[in-house]
Amino acid sequence: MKIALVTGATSGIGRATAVALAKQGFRIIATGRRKERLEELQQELAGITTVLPLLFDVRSKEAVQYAIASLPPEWQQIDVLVNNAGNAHGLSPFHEGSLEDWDAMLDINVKGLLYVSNAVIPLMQQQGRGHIINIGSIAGKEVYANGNVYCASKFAVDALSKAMRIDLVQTGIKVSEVNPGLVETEFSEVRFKGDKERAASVYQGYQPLQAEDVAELISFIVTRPPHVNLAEVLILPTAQASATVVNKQL
Ligand code: NDP
Ligand code: 8X3
Repeated sequence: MKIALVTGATSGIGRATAVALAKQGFRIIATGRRKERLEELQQELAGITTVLPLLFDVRSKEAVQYAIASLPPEWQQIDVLVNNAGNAHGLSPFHEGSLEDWDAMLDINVKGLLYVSNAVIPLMQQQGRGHIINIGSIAGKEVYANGNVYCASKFAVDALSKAMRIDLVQTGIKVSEVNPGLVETEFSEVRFKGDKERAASVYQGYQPLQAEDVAELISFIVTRPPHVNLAEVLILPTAQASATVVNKQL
């Protein structure tokens, strides 16, 4: 039975991906900071697969290294890594941005992805195969007003995905990048610091993607034959044409 490690499996795209991959027969290492949610997921999937909850903050390289190094031997043969943990923090003009928000986005979205990849790749190398899916964003393809540092963090994910694909090509490890547009998750609640009304308004007047739509794509990508790699996919709601063009009927 193959093993998938999904970061940010407590919510949104990560959680839906853990469920989708469980249905494909994967054992799941589900990571995040909210223990109860990881345990809930473990219970929900109990009839389908085995879930190993692994609690760590991706910002801490020590915590990441310790968590991966402490995997029981039967969980070390990771076939698929989904680097999903991340968020936007704030939506402000550059000159009004908060240093704490900037640190959070760069430390989680960029450095967290680096730390987890650094810890997991050696385990994949031992097997001579593996598949890494980095969750980028349309924000890593187009900069939009007030998106500044979040966009920069996702442009970095785009660059790193390309770089990883080049450097890992000789190892047999595939690297894919999934770039979603607007997906209705807890993303905007985090971006707007718990303002649920403002968060909900992001998804009004059109049908946004659901986390399950992105999870289904990830599930498709990781089940292609060994010689096929879907290197980069942009997935948008039908009502969205670019980072800023959305057909809203309010
Ligand atoms: P959610 O807020 O629903 O989920 C974010 C996940 O990231 C949670 O599971 C959270 O877990 C985890 N996470 C956040 N910070 C940390 C941290 N410091 N350490 C460990 N885990 C962390 O948002 P989404 O599902 O929408 O976001 C998932 C990914 O998709 C992100 O990379 C986001 O940038 C990207 N994305 C989202 C889009 C959208 O419109 N929603 C569009 C394009 C890309 P916990 O809090 O338990 O630690
Ligand atoms: C999340 C999508 O448009 O809010 O990456 O940046 S967007």
